[in-house]
Amino acid sequence: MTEDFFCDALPGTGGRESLGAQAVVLRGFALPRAAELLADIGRIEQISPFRHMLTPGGLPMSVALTNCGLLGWTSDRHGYRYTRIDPQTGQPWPAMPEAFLQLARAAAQETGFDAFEPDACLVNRYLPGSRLSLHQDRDELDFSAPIVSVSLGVPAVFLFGGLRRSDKATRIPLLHGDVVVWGGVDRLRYHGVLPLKEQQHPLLGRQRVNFTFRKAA
Ligand code: MD6
Ligand code: FE
Repeated sequence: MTEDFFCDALPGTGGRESLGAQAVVLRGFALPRAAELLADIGRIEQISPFRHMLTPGGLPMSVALTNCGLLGWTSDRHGYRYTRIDPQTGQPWPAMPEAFLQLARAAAQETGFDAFEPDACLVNRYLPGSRLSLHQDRDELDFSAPIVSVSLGVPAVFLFGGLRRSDKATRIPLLHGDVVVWGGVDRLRYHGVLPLKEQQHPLLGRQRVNFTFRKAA
């Protein structure tokens, strides 16, 4: 079932770029299943719509987000945390689609993280101007599991820094179908996304969608 994810018959797929000892970009890794993933996102947002969560400082995030899986990441005036219930609907987050799980496992395996079992998938939607400031992903209990990040839609510039906020960040363009996996010694590196430019993608229009799989509990 996972063979499709290793398909490198399409132009622009199959490349691998190292961002660190245990951080890598798999170019086009999600392309063979992009249409399926987008259909799944359509179902997810009908259950738990994209929304602009408040930061602990009280400002709405410019990125709209939702989740799927047993646990969902939320932010509000009280801080960041993972919950089983979507605070907006009062219902559990939508289940993680099988195609999501297969992609996450295959990408992790491909980069040396065996037996990755994500229990949370955070889905971010960017429109022109949306950005994500430099941050560390540290709300998960288990830092031994990697994070797998999938980009769809218009390209964005990903900032990848070091273990301190002040460390210089490199800029990596992430295109439709690219997957980033990082873990181990790179798990707590600062990262962010520059403001999205006005562009058009044939499947997603002006949007970029990014989803990140985590082992939160
Ligand atoms: C994004 N990604 O690419 C935001 N975090 O839209 C993240 O914040 C992220 O891509 C951890 C690992 C990979 C990521
Ligand atoms: Fe992050």
